[in-house]
Amino acid sequence: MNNFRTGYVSIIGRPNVGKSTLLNHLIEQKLSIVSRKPQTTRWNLLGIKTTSDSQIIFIDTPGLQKEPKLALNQHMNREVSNTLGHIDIILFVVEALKWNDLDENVINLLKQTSGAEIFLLLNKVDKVANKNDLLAFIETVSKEIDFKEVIPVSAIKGDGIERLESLIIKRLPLTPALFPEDQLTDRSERFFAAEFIREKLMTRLSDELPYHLSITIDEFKEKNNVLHIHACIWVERKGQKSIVIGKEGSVLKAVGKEARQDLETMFEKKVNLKTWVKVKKKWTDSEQALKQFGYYD
Ligand SMILES: Nc1nc2c(ncn2[C@@H]2O[C@H](COP(=O)(O)OP(=O)(O)OP(=O)(O)O)[C@@H](O)[C@H]2O)c(=O)[nH]1
Ligand SMILES: [Mg+2]
Repeated sequence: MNNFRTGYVSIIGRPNVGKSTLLNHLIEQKLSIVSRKPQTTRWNLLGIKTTSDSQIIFIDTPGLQKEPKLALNQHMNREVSNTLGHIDIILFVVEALKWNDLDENVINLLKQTSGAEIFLLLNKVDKVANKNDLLAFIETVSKEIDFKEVIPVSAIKGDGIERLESLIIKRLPLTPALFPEDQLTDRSERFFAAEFIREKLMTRLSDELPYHLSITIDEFKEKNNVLHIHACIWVERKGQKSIVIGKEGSVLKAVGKEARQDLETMFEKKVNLKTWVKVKKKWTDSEQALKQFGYYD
């Protein structure tokens, strides 16, 4: 027990660099929702990995935005800052060879952070044709911060992930585990039900619509070994409601089916999922609506 290492590791970066994909690969289970669109993650989410000699408490965070205006986006940025106070290691995730001013924005936040060791992770290296190009990129990014490790990874393929994990463990403090060994996350089953539905909607709906959606779970009950879940999909306008429902309910039906499959895998139970769509005008900029939808829990 004396050699047991435990610590908090926050995954931080601009939107869409692959933070949630990385978390899922690290803990070998789909916990965090992923999509091709930026600003997918809206809440911090713990993914806890316990082995015989370590417990790594990963925190997936929303992509850091620049000067967000809407209350929803301000909440997302606050989530990121909230993780920085009590953290052992920060994984600063960037997309290899794709630097922009949003990465610069993240660097500025990291410069104000003290106490944590920072690793630079170059994700999506599977898309880099000439690996030699990485050297100049690393050199430029490393001018700004003293990174303890620089690690090229592919969160989607798993390249570099084992090495990353062992480098993390080496730097964690010698402390007993903080969570029971079988605990995987801090979030409730209701949370995952809402998130998996949102993921399917994000994938299926185009343009801006995913940014106007939020999900609440109105009922979550187990009866005769079946989970009965009632979910409400909130939109901001009437026109959005008809798009989410689709022609003769086709979109809702498809989303419900896909989400149910994911939830059955996660909960290892049959799921009976019912969905409704309701309008709440301008909820993305209303503190009160955000509270009602669970953003400040
Ligand atoms: N080619 C490639 N694509 C990746 C890799 N990692 C993630 N992606 C893709 O990048 C997109 C964004 O991935 P996410 O994991 O949702 O990114 P994120 O940083 O969590 O995004 P936000 O939650 O919006 O901040 C998805 O389409 C992923 O499939 C990778 O290693 N290689
Ligand atoms: Mg994410």
